Amino acid sequence: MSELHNQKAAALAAIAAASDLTALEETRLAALGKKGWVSLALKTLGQMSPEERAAAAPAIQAARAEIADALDAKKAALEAAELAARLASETVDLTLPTPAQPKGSVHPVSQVMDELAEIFADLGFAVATGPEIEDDWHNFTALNMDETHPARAMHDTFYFSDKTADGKDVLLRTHTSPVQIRSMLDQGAPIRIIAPGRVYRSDSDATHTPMFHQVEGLVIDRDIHLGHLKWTLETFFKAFFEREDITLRLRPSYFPFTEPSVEVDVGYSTEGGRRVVGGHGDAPGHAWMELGGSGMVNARVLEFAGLDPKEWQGFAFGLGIDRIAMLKYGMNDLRAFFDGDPRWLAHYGFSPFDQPTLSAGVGARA
Ligand code: 2U9
Repeated sequence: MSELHNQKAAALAAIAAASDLTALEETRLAALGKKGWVSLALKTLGQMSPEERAAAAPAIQAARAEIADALDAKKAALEAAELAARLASETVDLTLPTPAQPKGSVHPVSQVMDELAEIFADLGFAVATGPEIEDDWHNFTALNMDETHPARAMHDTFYFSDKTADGKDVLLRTHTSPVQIRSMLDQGAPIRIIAPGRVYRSDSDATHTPMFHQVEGLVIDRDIHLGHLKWTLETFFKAFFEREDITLRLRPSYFPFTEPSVEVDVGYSTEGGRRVVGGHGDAPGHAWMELGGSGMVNARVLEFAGLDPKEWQGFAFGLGIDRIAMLKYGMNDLRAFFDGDPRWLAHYGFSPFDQPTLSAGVGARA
């Protein structure tokens, strides 16, 4: 009996002294575990006579209950202390000041792409995208530039050393035109899409970077003519530059994928001292700026894209996004677009909360 009393006293002392949950578990195992002394003492009851058992059992059971209660109480106390310590160490100081300037901004190219999507969505155009790694059929052949076409050499193409499974050359697309080929093959006609995105040409100087951004547009329907093209581009430029004094001049040109082809000049008033970067005056108070190319889609291109040119006609156009972004937002060095300099982005970037909408005027406020 006195041995049981001593063991119980030692166990209660160990429980009281346990400094954490691991130490407490050790004391539980030593007493109440399968091989703990309480469990062994309970086992001895089986070998006793009924009288001996009746005399010994209550003390062992009482010791077991007392130790179990002490373990529960100590466990609750240790858990409460642990929670209090965590709450103290993880305190958030809500009085800290906010950062002087919120970090991150929308790049002018992304901003202009959002503006393009908004303006052309209002005219019924969907945004189409496609792969930047292309094969030479989608990038050249389907656009009426066969293997021997001189325009292929003029595109300064980046080629991969691999070929496609069916033996086509693999390249970085030199324009977004293969997107429209893929869209026509997938969806057929009628179609009204813009294809904005990155394009690549092995060319680098103050006004050319090896990667730049283009937007091309394509409309295919019945009875489409150059008048539709002129109205669409004029309406676009008025919305984009947010001025009504814009006129369009189409000058004859040549592209393999359009016939007839035209260069697109944007005319604007220089009266009232409005600041415009670039442009050449032809009369006092008026100037022209070349901004892109366009034309009626070449009948051969329609055939490559699976359409019957007797039934379907269309127009296509192409614009440099970086260039129209520079004109609208007043940058003078193209290369800064791709430097990733945080100071440039802080100056020219846009707030992600300032989404372009036609109702508010697509242009972001400075
Ligand atoms: C299809 C058929 C025709 C897209 C066109 C141009 C004229 C053009 C340049 C403008 C500035 C490229 O970024 S830039 O250097 N683009 O002059 N692009 S017509 O014609 C197409 C496209 C797809 C199926």
